[in-house]
Amino acid sequence: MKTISGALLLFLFCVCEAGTDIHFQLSIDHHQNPEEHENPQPENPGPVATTTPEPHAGYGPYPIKLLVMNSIENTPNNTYCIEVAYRGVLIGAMRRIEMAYNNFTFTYSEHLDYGPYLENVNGLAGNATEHTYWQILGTTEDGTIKPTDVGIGCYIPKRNEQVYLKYTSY
Ligand code: B12
Repeated sequence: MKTISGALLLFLFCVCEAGTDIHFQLSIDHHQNPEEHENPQPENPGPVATTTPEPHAGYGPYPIKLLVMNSIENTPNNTYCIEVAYRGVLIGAMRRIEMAYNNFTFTYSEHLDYGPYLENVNGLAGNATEHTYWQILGTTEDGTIKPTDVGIGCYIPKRNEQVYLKYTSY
């Protein structure tokens, strides 16, 4: 019995020791070679990993178009092209257009629940008594043009999408 428990103790001791060794070895590997992690010659950085920007992939900016039209008066349409941040909201694209073009302006009011309400585009304002407003339309993947179900503060134009601001009546 004594021999068996002695052998068992010896076995357990070896297992624990082996375990300790393995752990120690791992921690030595992790810390003992700082050269692997730090550049020993900062003046000679060696090959630097570069990333090639891919225009049709990833999270980079993309172009959209904004077409301003008037369905009540016969005035010419205006189209504006702009690069927007990846999944940026329409109001951001409109601000960028305002900065890039000298013939685009807009104003909005803040609704408590729905955020920015587009009031005026290029000096022309919607009017509740005349039942006019600026309608926002987007283009779906299959090319259908339809009113967005959210306002300029929430709508996210897709890559290359044509968005419409249409002065109309209700
Ligand atoms: C009537 C109505 C309109 C009328 C409002 C004019 C009027 N004097 O009645 C008109 C036709 C102008 C309109 C326009 C739009 N609307 Co609307 N509208 C409604 C509707 C059916 C009722 C609102 C209402 O009378 N509430 C009762 C009153 C007492 O409350 P109120 O807070 O004072 O109401 C005001 C606001 O709702 C505001 N309003 C109306 N629509 C929108 C949209 C946005 C984005 C904002 C900020 C404010 C706003 O106008 C109301 C009158 O002043 C609601 C749906 C609903 N059942 O609530 C959708 C609703 C509010 N509209 C909506 C949308 C998306 C729009 C448009 C963006 C549609 C488009 N693609 O063009 C445009 C706004 C464009 C812009 N210029 O910014 C969404 C808003 C969702 C969201 N999270 O953004 C709703 C909830 C309908 C939906 N899709 O589910 N709308």
